[in-house]
Amino acid sequence: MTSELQRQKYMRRFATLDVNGSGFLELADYVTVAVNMCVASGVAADSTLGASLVNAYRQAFERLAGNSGSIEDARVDLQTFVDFMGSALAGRPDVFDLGIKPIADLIVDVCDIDRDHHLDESDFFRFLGSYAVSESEAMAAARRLGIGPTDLISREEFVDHSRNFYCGDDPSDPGNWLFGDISVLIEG
Ligand SMILES: [Ca+2]
Repeated sequence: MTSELQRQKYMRRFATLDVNGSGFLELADYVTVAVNMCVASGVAADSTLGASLVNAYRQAFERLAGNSGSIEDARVDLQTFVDFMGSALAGRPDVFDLGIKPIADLIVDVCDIDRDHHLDESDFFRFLGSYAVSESEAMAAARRLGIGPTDLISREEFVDHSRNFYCGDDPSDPGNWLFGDISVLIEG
């Protein structure tokens, strides 16, 4: 059962992933996000780490799009995405740990430029800046997650926030804010 909060979060997630603004999710959106993250962090997209991230995003889209025809031509609309995420991930941290945690770990590997196993503010802004997220929304997210000029989050904290974003149903959980300002969705 998908709650209204979870549905709102998946709608928000759809908007952040549609980086080409087509109104659909396509393979190009997922690959663009991964390449953006690599380029912004100084990681070559064809390096071992960069290719791992791009491949992980590609596989995430392949899971979403299913087996219907060519993956290059596949388009996923908002309702399909929300239904897919709800049935796969709402209340299912075990599914997150199998399917999405590896991507979250790769994101930290790419964005954690100084290799201290923490994300600082600039690391986090590079992460969110790879998606269709405005700077003001990224700032709001950082503050809610406790990330500031001198406040870092650990790899484990980042993964926990990700898990709570995708699976959780607690309106007060800061993980709800991982992909930007969600106050209107929660409180409006
Ligand atoms: Ca798109």
